[in-house]
Amino acid sequence: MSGIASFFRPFSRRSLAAELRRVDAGHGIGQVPARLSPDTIAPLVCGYCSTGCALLAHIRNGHAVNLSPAPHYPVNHGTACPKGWQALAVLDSADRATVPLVQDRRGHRRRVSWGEAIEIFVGRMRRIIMEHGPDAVAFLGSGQLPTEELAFFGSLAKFGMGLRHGDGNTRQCMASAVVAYKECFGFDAPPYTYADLEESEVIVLIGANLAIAHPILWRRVLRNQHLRALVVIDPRTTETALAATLHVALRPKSDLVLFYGLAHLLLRQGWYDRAFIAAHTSGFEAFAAHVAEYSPEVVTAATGVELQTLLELARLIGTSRRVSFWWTMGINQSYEGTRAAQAIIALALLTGNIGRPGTGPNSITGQCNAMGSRLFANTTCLLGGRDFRNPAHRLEVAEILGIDPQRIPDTPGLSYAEIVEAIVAGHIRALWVVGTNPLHSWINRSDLEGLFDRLEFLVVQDMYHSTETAQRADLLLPAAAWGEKWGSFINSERRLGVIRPVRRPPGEALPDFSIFQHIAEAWGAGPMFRSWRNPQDAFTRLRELSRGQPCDFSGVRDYEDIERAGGIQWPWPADKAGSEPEPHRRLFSDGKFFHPDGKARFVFEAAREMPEAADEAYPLLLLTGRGTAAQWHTQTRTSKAPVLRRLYPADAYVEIHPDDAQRYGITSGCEVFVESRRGKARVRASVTPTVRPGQVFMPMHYVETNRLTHAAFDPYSRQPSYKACAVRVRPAPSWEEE
Ligand SMILES: Nc1nc2c(c(=O)[nH]1)N[C@H]1C(S)=C(S)[C@@H](COP(=O)(O)OP(=O)(O)OC[C@H]3O[C@@H](n4cnc5c(=O)[nH]c(N)nc54)[C@H](O)[C@@H]3O)O[C@H]1N2
Ligand SMILES: Nc1nc2c(c(=O)[nH]1)N[C@H]1C(S)=C(S)[C@@H](COP(=O)(O)OP(=O)(O)OC[C@H]3O[C@@H](n4cnc5c(=O)[nH]c(N)nc54)[C@H](O)[C@@H]3O)O[C@H]1N2
Ligand code: SF4
Ligand SMILES: [Mo]
Repeated sequence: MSGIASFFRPFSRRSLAAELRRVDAGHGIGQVPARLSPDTIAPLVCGYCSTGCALLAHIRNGHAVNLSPAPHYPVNHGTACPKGWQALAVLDSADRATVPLVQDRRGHRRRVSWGEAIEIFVGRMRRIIMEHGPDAVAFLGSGQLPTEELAFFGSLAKFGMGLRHGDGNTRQCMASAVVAYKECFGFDAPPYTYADLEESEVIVLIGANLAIAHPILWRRVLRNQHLRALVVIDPRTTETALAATLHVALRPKSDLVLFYGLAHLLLRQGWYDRAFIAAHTSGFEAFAAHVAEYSPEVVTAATGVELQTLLELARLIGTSRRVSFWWTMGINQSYEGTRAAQAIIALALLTGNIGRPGTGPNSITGQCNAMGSRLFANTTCLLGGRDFRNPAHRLEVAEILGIDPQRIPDTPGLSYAEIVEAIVAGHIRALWVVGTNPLHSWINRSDLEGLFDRLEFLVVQDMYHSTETAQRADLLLPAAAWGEKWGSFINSERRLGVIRPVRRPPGEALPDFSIFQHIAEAWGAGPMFRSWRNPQDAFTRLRELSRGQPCDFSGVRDYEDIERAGGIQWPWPADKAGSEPEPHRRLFSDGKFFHPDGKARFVFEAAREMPEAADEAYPLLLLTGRGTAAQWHTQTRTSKAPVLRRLYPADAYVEIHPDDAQRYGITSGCEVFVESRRGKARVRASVTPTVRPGQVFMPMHYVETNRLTHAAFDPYSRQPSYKACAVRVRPAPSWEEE
């Protein structure tokens, strides 16, 4: 047993079970949440990004007073970024939702009891369903809730309440990677382990700004002692690109052409792994014929990448033994994100860079539990990574949960964008939003504002009453946050980790899990969830649901197993129960994939035009993304921590190249209007050569950004194409309104 055990020791199996009971006892309506053991150190994984660092909460008198990074955890090795370290500060904020609130048509908010709140929820939802059918109600969830809560939410909504349409913010984030993996591997299975970052000879980061978005993974890159080349493919000279040995500043959204061009060169030079391709893949001949058209001339013209750079990149990939490809939102958030991700997978298959240390086509996830959401939210896939359309899968789930198979819908239902369209069309009249803030984060969100007002019933379940979306809610349900409840997350490398209550939820706020329990009871679906008494019980259901699936973790007996091992990566089937997992495990070392023929597939398609290119009227391309390591998404949390607020600019800003700034009469710090065909935003200019001429960049953390974005989607994943649309920029006169 490694040193990890030392910080888990305070919780023996008995004390953990006792504590579970105590805290659960406190999760009933009207009951005071129980206190933690008086003075101790309690481990829990971080509730922000998908890296999944372990933190230690320092408890005084049953109340966490500080956090420090866990010293021996195999993910973060004693380090943490500012968000994680400051995660307690955001729990104390004055705008925490502490009581259920009802809002009338004139915008007056009134406090109600939990009993009334649940009655209103059930009464109004039922009335809408009776008048318009169950398809008139939809739900939206989040990759920031623990898997137990997500599975409960999705099961209650679909099996208990009979809804069909529900999605999550993971659609904004991971959908393209999910579809790419499913089609290529037969399952949504990111194959890597973080140690691969340390074992690669060549690392290729694609549309991924690790230094900002995954700072602790970035540290893992810096620990690599074998690295010959660090390639960053990003139109901007990001913090990450500055450290690259080769920065490929391609034209936005020309990735697909670049990858096909690389495949073309690899084939032409003979730099590919014939034996691996023959034994473990299908579709190679057709792929080779497809990329024949992507000659270096075609590729350099389309991508703006110089011939020398293209040849150098092909040589690095083709002649190195351990090449790993890592991608994030620069790829997924695109109108052709699925195919671009599959082109990355194709490069790895072509060169046999998979299943060995330091290799892999590796999608890095975003939120702390995006991976749990992908498998268990019961939205795009049926619980446990199954398919709603498959009758055998429906039977399996019905049997495990002890429910009537007829209650399981036979389609996944509408995606996020289609839910929005159905609200426009008046088909969806009620929406239940849990742990996401669409009125800030949805693409071209200004469209949503009027729409949400037209909903007959908007329920928002959030830890704050002040979010853009919560402010519109007819019914606001106050939720306990990370640090105030139990559950488990799955990080980017498939590692299960545990969160635990180290603080009391404020006022009458309840864990989402308890809110779902109360709704289930009041709805009359209580018996269906009797065995989901608390998150640990729900975890037992999840284990069963995972059994026999590629994501099998039926060998994980309980939370304590996870904590003792320093997190457990799936798969961890039942025959492993009780044994100690290696700290790092990757998939496909046996060359067997999850398709019935055991082979991985080449999937490809011709590259397409950008939906809204720059033109005369709107001559600049707007890129969006993460701004600093201290900011999280729509800032509902990170703006509440005084330390974090000092680490990022308070006002919204746009980064613009010095040549463009000069052309438009703009100086650094001056106020400008950024305008698109959808809207206009007054922000500060930041003049910097990190963006190319003809491109500008705005962080997503400010509400202004998604007033401008263009609602285009990948046709396969339905993921929004957040990262490129046409805008213009001009100085903002003080008298002109926004
Ligand atoms: N500090 C912080 N960390 C976070 C988050 C946060 O809000 N704040 N959010 C988390 C979440 S949910 C996610 S999904 C991840 C996102 O993590 P990342 O994807 O790394 O972050 P982004 O800044 O959205 O996008 C990455 C890069 O894509 C580039 N890009 C834009 N267009 C293109 C293109 O066409 N091609 C290529 N190759 N690159 C392009 C952008 O210039 C940007 O630098 O971060 C997670 N970590
Ligand atoms: N232009 C542009 N837009 C983007 C992106 C981009 O790159 N560019 N990135 C997209 C991506 S990748 C993502 S993931 C989305 C994120 O978009 P959102 O999901 O809208 O962003 P968050 O601010 O994380 O919202 C989470 C909400 O949940 C609440 N919350 C936190 N913890 C809990 C909890 O335990 N229970 C409950 N009930 N509520 C809780 C928070 O207060 C907050 O209101 O944004 C997308 N939008
Ligand atoms: S890198 Fe991610 S998981 Fe680690 S402390 Fe920061 S936000 Fe939390
Ligand atoms: Mo994300």
